[in-house]
Amino acid sequence: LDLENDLRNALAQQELFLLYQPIYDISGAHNTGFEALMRWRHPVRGIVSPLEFIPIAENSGLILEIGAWALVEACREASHWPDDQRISVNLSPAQFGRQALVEDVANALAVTGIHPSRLDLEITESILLDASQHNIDILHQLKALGVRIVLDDFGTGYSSLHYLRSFPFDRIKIDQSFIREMCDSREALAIVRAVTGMGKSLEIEVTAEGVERPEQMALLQQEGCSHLQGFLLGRPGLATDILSQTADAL
Ligand code: G
Ligand code: G
Ligand code: MN
Ligand code: NA
Repeated sequence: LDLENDLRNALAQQELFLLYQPIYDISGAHNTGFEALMRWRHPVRGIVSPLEFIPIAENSGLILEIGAWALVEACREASHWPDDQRISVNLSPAQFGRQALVEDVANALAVTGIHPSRLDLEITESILLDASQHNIDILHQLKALGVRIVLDDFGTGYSSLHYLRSFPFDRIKIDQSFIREMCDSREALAIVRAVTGMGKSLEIEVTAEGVERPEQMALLQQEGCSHLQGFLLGRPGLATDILSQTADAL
């Protein structure tokens, strides 16, 4: 409960911030965008992980305010990047509770001026549980804004394949657990292969997450994945560092 009270003040105190992890094309040579990853600089505890504070934000309803802030903050940062760089923002299922999500996204695009096609919204299958028609309606409204909808942590749920039929996702991200094991486990490799093959036939881009070793990258290139993300290619970093990197690249 203490942490919840602290979180209530965190936005006003500017204790929340976003790190940005690069996403690369399959060659590993071209940076195509970044995923925004939230952190909390707590005055006493130091840096708190979203694994700890997002659930608190969800249970207290603070996620609506925090989520809206993250959308604007991430799009504002991306407005300083070259036009071909995408920005990916994670959404919590709790943000689908109200209609406000569509307005929050439209507002973030309007106030920052970034083109909608540069924004990826990452959701997990949990928002599609119970075949929630309300959430699917909202996804369609978001897509109508011109943003891309990404299915995150793919493969970890009970019926990932089923969910692919409930909404036309633009991109899927294969969960890190499969990438971690794909060089040693035939089963993990078979799943990565099936997902990339399915991505090709459905024309859905497939991003591999948690790429840490060159052998994994080589195998993903062989399997025909579309994008790579992970510590091998780049760790989550401060916005200021990205700005200097993209400036160097220009
Ligand atoms: O960055 P890290 O690996 O510590 O993130 C841990 C978890 O927190 C991941 O599941 C990630 O999706 C989630 N997460 C990170 N940033 C955000 C955010 O801005 N909003 C939501 N809802 N989840 C986030
Ligand atoms: O659930 P989601 O995919 O949004 O979570 C992303 C999280 O994964 C981030 O917190 C990020 O810090 C973490 N992450 C990104 N790349 C790697 C990696 O190569 N290895 C590990 N262990 N974690 C990673
Ligand atoms: Mn994500
Ligand atoms: Na993920």
